[in-house]
Formats: sequence, C-alpha cells, structure tokens
Amino acid sequence: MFEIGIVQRTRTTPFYESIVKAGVKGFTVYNHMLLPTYFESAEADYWYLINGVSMWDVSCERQVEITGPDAFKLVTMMTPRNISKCKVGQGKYVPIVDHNGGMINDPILLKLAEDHYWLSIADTDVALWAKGLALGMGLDVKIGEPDVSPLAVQGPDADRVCADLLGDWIYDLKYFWFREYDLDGIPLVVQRSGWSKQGGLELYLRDGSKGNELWDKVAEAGKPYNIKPGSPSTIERIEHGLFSQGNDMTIENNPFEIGLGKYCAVDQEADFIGKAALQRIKAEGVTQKLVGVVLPDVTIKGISRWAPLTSSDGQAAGKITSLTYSPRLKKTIAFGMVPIEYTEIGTELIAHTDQGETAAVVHETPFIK
Ligand code: THG
Repeated sequence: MFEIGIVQRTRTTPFYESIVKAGVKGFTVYNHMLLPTYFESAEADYWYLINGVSMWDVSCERQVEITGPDAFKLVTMMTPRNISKCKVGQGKYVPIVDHNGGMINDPILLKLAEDHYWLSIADTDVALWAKGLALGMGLDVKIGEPDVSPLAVQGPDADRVCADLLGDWIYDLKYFWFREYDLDGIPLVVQRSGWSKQGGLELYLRDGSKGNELWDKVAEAGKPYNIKPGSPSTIERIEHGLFSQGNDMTIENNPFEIGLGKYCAVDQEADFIGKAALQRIKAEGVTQKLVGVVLPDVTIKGISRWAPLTSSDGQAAGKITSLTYSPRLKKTIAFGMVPIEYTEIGTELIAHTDQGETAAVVHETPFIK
C-alpha cells in the first residue's frame, strides 16, 4: 500500500493523541480533517457498537456557525425544511440544496439562540455557500467555523456511560435536543444524536485544547461497560438505511431521489433556495431513486468506487453507491441509485463490481429496522 501525506490542509483533531494511543489503524479525510475508519477491525468495531458502547472522534463533523440579526433569515433560506417552529435547544436534520434542488449537504441544525445557529455538516464546504448567499442577499450575519469538535458515544450502553459521567438529566434529552454543560471546566454541548441507530449522544467539545482530557473522562466512565474506541460504522449505517453525502448522494441528486422528500416543505410560506425546482420535481416525480440491493451470491466487504448496474437485458440501470457485508444478515447488502423503472422490490439486476459480475436484487430499506 501507499501513504497519504498529512499536511496543514488535512487537519488533525483535538482527540488525535488519544486515538493514536487507542490504536487507530486507518483514516479517511472528511471536511479537510482526519476521520478514523477503524481500530481493531471494521467488523470487531461494529460488534462493540451493536452489543455495548463505543466512542468516536467525529471532530470532522464541523460546525458552520451563523450569528447575527439575519441569522434566522439565512438558515431559513438555506434549507427546504420548515424550521419556523424550531426552539432554542432543539436540533433538526436539514437538507441543503442548490437552486436546482441538488443536494449540497445534509447537516443537523442546532439552534443555540434566536440569532445563533450551528450547522453540523457532512463533507462539503457549506461555509463558502453560506458566505456567498449572505453576501448576495446583503444579510447582516457572521459566518465561521468555531472551535467545536464532536465526540460521539454510541451503542445500547451509551446512555449509561453518559449518565454516569454527566448526570441523569441526559435521559430527558429528546432526539436532536441538546444542552450546554460544563464538565469540570470542559465546555460541552450535549445532544441526543449520532450517526448510528444504536442510540446515544454526541458531546460537542467547545475547547480544542481539552480533547484528550475529555477522551480520558469518557473512557474512564465507560470502563465498567467495556467501552471501545470506534468510528461511524459503514456496516451498521447501511444495515439501518443511513445515507452518506458524497457516496449515496451528490449535488447531482435531489432529496426526493434519496428518500429525504419528507424533510422538504416545498409549499411552506418562507422562501428558500431551490423552492421552485423542488416544487417541480415533487409534481413531476423522480426519474431515479436510491434503493436497497442484496447481492445474494457473493461475500464482498466493500467497494471504494461506484459499481455500475445493468438490467437482465443489458441496459444501464444505475450504480451501487455503498456496499457492505452484513454480519447480522449474513449477506452482502448495498444501496443503489437506480432508474425508476428498475426500483420495484425484487427486480433482478447485475452488479459490475471490481470483484466481478454478480446478481443484485432490489430490496427495501432499512435492511434492519
Ligand atoms: N452528527 C453530527 N453531525 C453530523 C452527523 C451526525 N454531520 C455529518 C452527518 N452526520 C450529517 N448527516 C446526518 C444524516 C442522518 C442523521 C444525522 C446526520 C440522522 N438521521 C436519522 C435517520 O435518518 O433515521 C433521523 C433523522 C430524522 O428523522 O430527523 O440521525 O451524525 N453532529
């Protein structure tokens, strides 16, 4: 194999020393920052998440901070989701689209005050988009990337670890709601969230100099529960139907194609970028859709590039966007972006993977409920 050079452009995280000590074995780059990919092995890490609890350095979930008198106006303009009733202390999953309705990002919005918002972003440069919009619209806002780095605690035992560390109040947090908390001088925002369906919280560290201190405290609180270092699990997220910007969707896709139509209030009173395009797409229907796919004849652990799909009579039929072997289902599962005529459950397609040609059958998502 080869090495990827790490320079200033590829930022390290406040937890870097700790994850190296914990035995991180691989990284990817996300929002120009290192994101651990695995510690023991992808599958061992997955089982710790499913059966217990794991802690993830997800500093790369960067915050785009929008403050100022016109902050609410700008955030409203940036998403098709109706956020008019979002309360201070509440978070919401908010797709961001361009004027064609193309997916730019799918962050979580955190409303810290009436004039103070964070967009906890996936891997595209939302701050630049926000700055361009603010400039073009003549809005009175400040946009920046604050010193905030999330540490996720995920798994069936995650709440117990966090309750031992932070207090029983964490049980009262509803999904995507958050509270500010000072942990012995470590400033945090604690939210019920995280990129898995195993439950848990994310601790947004607000002082990067205290990353290793926070890591140690979580690891210590997690000891009785056998907490392990981990990272967002490709296996778990495909099993449960969590889609990834840049993999399962790009700016070429609209939210209706990827099942995010339910977050698009195209007829809301407020104006937003992409409104006319999404109204038209909703009325006309989509030409392709993201579907589940099962590859019954092979055991493939993953693909690094989109794999073409064809129909049984040799027509182009889209592509596989993400793939994994599921240890719980004991089969290879995937997502595919497929022309609408091939999206019916049970449709038999052919996948052209880098490991050969194989059958691919359209399946509902999530694979595991
Ligand atoms: N946590 C934080 N920031 C993030 C992510 C995160 N930024 C990058 C990426 N993940 C953003 N994308 C998502 C995608 C899905 C979800 C959260 C962030 C998610 N979805 C639930 C689901 O699909 O079932 C619930 C959505 C809902 O119905 O409201 O959790 O993970 N801080």
